[in-house]
Amino acid sequence: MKRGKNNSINIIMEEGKVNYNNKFLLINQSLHLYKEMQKSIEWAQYSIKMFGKTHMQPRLIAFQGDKGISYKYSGNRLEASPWTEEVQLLRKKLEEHSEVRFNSVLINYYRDGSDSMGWHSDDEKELGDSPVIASVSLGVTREIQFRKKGDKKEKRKILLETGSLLMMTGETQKYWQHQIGKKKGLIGGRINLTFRHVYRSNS
Ligand SMILES: O=C(O)CCC(=O)C(=O)O
Repeated sequence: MKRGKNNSINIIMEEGKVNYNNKFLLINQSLHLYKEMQKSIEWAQYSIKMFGKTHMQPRLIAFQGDKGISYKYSGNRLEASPWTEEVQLLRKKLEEHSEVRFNSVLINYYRDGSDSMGWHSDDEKELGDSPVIASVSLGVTREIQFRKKGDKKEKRKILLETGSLLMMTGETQKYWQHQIGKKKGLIGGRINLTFRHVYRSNS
């Protein structure tokens, strides 16, 4: 595949727009951020109700953002915690790079290969009609898989390396789902930050 501007590649997908840049951060920057975030972020584990049963979600989560932002996620309403220093710096770099403004970030910490995230789309009403989701990965490489909502045989997969940036734009969330599957035997953690713009109910 041919890499374009900023080492990025466009993933060819009908009715979706996904761009992958494996060199958004330098290796030493991503290592530093991973270590700092592991310590400075207040991680929590939330439950999820599936088929009438309550389970703990297989990963740790944090939600940071501008004052007053909240986000309904997997049945829980998350109130944004204030931006921590490293996350705020990363937001600034991302906004300069993408020329998009983000007012919040969902942060997932996969402690090892048995942590995962199931099939979903980031299509909550409060993200608007065609949300821009900017996903920065730190730590061990994990695979993100995409499948088309109307035709689940239509799939894509991308290895998300440390320091990479995956931009999902256009109608990606409307027509595609994504997941981070479990990876048996994988040791080593990964932190993923998905920056978003959450619309307030009065904006
Ligand atoms: O960990 C990832 O790369 C994906 C995160 C994700 O799907 C989300 O935050 O909605």
